[in-house]
Amino acid sequence: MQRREFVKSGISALATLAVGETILLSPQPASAATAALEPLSYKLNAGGNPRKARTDYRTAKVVKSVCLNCSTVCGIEGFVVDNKVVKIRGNPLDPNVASFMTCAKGQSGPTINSYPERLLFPLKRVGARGEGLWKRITWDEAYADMAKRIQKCIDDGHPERVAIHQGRSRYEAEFNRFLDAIGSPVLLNHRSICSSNKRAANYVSLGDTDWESIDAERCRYFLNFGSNFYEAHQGGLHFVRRVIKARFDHGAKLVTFDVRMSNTAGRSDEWFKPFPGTEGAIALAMGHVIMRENLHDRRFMADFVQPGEAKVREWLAPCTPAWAETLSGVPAADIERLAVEFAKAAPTAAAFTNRGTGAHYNGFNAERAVVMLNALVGSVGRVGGYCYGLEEKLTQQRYPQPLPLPPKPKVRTDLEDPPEWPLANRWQKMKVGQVVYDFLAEDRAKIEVYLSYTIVSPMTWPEGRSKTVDVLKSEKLIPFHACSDIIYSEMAHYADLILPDATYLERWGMDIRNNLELQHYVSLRQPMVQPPGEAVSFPEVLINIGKRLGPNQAKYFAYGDHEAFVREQCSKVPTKGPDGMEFKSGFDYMKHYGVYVDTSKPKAYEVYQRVLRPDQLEGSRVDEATGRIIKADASGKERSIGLMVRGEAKRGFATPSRKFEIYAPEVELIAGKLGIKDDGLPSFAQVPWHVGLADDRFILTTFKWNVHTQGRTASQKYLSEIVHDNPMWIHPDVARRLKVVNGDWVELTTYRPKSGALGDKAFRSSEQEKIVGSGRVRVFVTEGIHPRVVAVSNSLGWEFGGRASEGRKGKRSDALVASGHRETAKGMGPAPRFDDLESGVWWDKRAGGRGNGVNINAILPINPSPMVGMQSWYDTVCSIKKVEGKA
Ligand SMILES: Nc1nc2c(c(=O)[nH]1)N[C@H]1C(S)=C(S)[C@@H](COP(=O)(O)OP(=O)(O)OC[C@H]3O[C@@H](n4cnc5c(=O)[nH]c(N)nc54)[C@H](O)[C@@H]3O)O[C@H]1N2
Ligand SMILES: Nc1nc2c(c(=O)[nH]1)N[C@H]1C(S)=C(S)[C@@H](COP(=O)(O)OP(=O)(O)OC[C@H]3O[C@@H](n4cnc5c(=O)[nH]c(N)nc54)[C@H](O)[C@@H]3O)O[C@H]1N2
Ligand code: SF4
Ligand SMILES: [Mo]
Repeated sequence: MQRREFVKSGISALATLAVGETILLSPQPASAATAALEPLSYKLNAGGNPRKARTDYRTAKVVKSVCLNCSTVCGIEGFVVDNKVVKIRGNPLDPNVASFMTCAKGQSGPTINSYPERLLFPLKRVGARGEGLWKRITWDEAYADMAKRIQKCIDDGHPERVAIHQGRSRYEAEFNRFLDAIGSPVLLNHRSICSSNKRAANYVSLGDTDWESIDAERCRYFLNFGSNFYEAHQGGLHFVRRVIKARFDHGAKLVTFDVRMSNTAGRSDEWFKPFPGTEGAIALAMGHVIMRENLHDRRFMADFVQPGEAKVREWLAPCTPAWAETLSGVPAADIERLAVEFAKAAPTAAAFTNRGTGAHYNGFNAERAVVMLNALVGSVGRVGGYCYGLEEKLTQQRYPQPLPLPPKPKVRTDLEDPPEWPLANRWQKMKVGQVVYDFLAEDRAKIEVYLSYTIVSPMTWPEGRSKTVDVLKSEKLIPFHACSDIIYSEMAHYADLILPDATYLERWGMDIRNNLELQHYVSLRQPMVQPPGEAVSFPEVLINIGKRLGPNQAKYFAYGDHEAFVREQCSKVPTKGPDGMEFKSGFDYMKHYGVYVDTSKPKAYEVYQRVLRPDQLEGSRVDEATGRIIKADASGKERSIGLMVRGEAKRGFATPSRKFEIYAPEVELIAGKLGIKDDGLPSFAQVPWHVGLADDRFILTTFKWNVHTQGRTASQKYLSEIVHDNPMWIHPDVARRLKVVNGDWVELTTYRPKSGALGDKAFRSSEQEKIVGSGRVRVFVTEGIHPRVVAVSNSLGWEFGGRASEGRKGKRSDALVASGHRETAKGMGPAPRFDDLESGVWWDKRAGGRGNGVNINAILPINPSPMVGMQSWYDTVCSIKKVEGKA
């Protein structure tokens, strides 16, 4: 007899699973599903039909918190009725939000709380890894198992074999503390598949790695290189509101470079579609025009820019608009004109980027070239100009963690600090996440305990369904994997232990983001409602594991629970509110307002001009040749702390020269050590394998939707209802050549980077063209794309995650309905009779719908950029063939 006959089947049965019972969870058998939780605000009317229940918002409890449906982390207010979040709106006290506004994703957040397919209990794998067979266990068993394995690594002298791999976590403080306590430095993240070229470029140029905080409301000219901030971008929602205001109030101009007509491109005054990865050349050519026309800011350059004006002029001389036109296809006359307009609008002008420019093999230098434009025209840090971050993070001085603090680990590993990409970890841990699975496969590092959190690498990583899944499946390479998730994701499927998490509306945390009002602020994430079933917030899980470790580790977790941790972090927040209200503690203040804004200091304009105080200067000396002010730090190491400018001791930039470094000696040095030719300037080289691209080859790019966030929103029904399909954008010329029309199917094949005459060293490049993979996609024919580019969005094509993300409608478990079973897991209330997913997933293929799209990451190659290691997402060469007949 098959053992499967003994097990429950399908995520639908999860809610009624008893401790010790077994369940099979994999996408195919889980055909029918049950609603374990009551969908938001639905009641049945007399006729048995669902209708919206009337909610009296005046009587709702209002809880201030922070959204995390994307990385913008907007301050929000949740309206809570009967332990349900019935409405989200913006928290006007949050200086970035400053209104009741949220985006559609923010509105949809509460649906995930009551998603019928939420994970509710700890589950332990009982079949082969990836088979989908699980047994419900207790938290005690789960904690004991994890603590035992981690303790063994510590006792064996290999604490670094414990790794946390996080996606969008916002829990660096908690996770670092946990790993410090056990002695492991291996906190892996997704920064290299996100934005590390930008951070590295800002670090090298300005000494700051955060996103720019453009003074948008006062800005008159926005020169946008590849950001889709009307839909995405870090803090896009805050930014777009201010850009719109600037456009309405004083006619600010918006120019966008994007290979695709994004919503931002479509709403710009001018849109240009360059050949992919040539933004650096365009920016350099604009620099050339600015210098040639003497439109640069002489004084700023003389005081604060390295190298000086003469060198920059000489270096930019060959970068003519005509040169940039041959590379990018953007007319020289336009480059010329835009450069002049931009410079004339300065200092109320800002040139900025996002992943359209950064996610390339040459993205690091392209990012630098764009940021440089602000330095040439002197708009850096100026009112209405290109302003940038405040260094203050969740520091111990300001947001103290409970004492004692564990010491920093002394070991390093190739996993968290790969020597091939030295700029990856220069200032902040950026890591090179997409090579982690490769390194494990190549035995470059060992892991015993892999804890994953808010990351779904089979969906969001390059080679997600090949290399990533191969390694995740291998018990030799990853002997133990515990995954914290809220749904049965593709990541959870390959774990040994599933830890049901509380959603961002059900847990604690502190958050800081760059503030477009240029003042320091911090916000509090607090539970609006209790998590369902036995879901536990992951930071809480780590504390509970920590308490079970030996005394040398457990002492760092003796302070209590995660709430106690956060309370301590708030202990230095003032107790008097902006409206005069008095609170017993900083924690109470934060719970009330949700946010604290430090208005005691002036807005952070021109921070580099700040004059150093006598106490800062004490014990310093000036290097006569460079004007740098040098002082020994606590450890005795000499550092530049400022710059002599026109006889005054100024703060300058946080770079080694204390100037804005167009020329960065550090880059030259690092490149030299790696055998890469680099003069330390943001010079342009085309993506090597794009040079002389054959006629039948295209560049495959990807993009984000306004209503989806990577791998975290497909399970939110109302968002997937809006966007659930992702046909491939192709230009009409291409459609004509391939003889396809809108909606036809094509076969798409991708290739690894080819090593060209330039002697490039791209990851796994080879002389022969090697296929990464191929798949069938539908085409969307549109003028809104560069003729040599095809584009498929990410976020879709889930095989897991429940009915909404899988695009599968279906009834609740028949057994449950038939037996009139009304009881579900503790704290979840009765099972509702109406289930929104039953018929609501109208895009189900089986019902004639379009289905849930494709996961393009399956055929995108792992491809880290030189020095920084950022994934070159938007450089993939592909070919397309028409599929004859019915696909
Ligand atoms: N709605 C929504 N908001 C989000 C997110 C989300 O998933 N959804 N994610 C958040 C995160 S983590 C991030 S990192 C940010 C990312 O925010 P963005 O960088 O603004 O968004 P992306 O879609 O990654 O890329 C931006 C644009 O690059 C274009 N592009 C592709 N190739 C090229 C090229 O070669 N040249 C040029 N010039 N453009 C090109 C794409 O068409 C796309 O419109 O958004 C954050 N906010
Ligand atoms: N092709 C392509 N791929 C991309 C991109 C692209 O532009 N194109 N963008 C890249 C970018 S910018 C980024 S930042 C990465 C992000 O990729 P990831 O680091 O993987 O991050 P997310 O997609 O946010 O993580 C989603 C996972 O977190 C789970 N999750 C959601 N909420 C919670 C929660 O409250 N608790 C827990 N424990 N889990 C939760 C979801 O169920 C899902 O399993 O994707 C990258 N992937
Ligand atoms: S922009 Fe992001 S953080 Fe802000 S409301 Fe929308 S989903 Fe939430
Ligand atoms: Mo990202």
